[in-house]
Amino acid sequence: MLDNHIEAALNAQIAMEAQSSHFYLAMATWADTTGLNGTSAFLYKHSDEERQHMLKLIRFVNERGGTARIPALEAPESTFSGLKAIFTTLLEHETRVTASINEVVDLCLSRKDYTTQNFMQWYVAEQIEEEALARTILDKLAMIGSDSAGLYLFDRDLGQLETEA
Ligand code: OFO
Repeated sequence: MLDNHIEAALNAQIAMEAQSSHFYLAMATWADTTGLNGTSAFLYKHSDEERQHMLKLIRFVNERGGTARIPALEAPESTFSGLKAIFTTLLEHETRVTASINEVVDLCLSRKDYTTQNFMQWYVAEQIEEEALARTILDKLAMIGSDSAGLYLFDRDLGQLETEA
């Protein structure tokens, strides 16, 4: 049985994962209407993955005797100045998600809920990958600068990353 504090923290994390999915959906649709088909494919998939992260938490809360709350979502920003802005925003957001996950883990340890702490380790590992990927993408964009042939290839490669995954 989940204690109330842990249940509230997991419900806050459910809201954060839902909001992440919504953010990336807005980014994907911007890329889709800007001719960046590879980037949009990558971001649509990323949005779907965030929804899976949310669902995994919902099921866990309900299985452990708590009640998962389905949150209202903020309308995300829908226009971006370019790829660098998108991936900078994405990395900043993921850094906040990581901090939030770490707080849940801290709370689990302080309340001796080792089952939830163990469950949350999947999210800890996932955040390492997500932040690393965002940093790699930003490094590539910095190398490319405003070279349009480079940006064309970047977009194509990001789309291929989506289809290979
Ligand atoms: Fe759910 O990993 Fe990103 O936010």
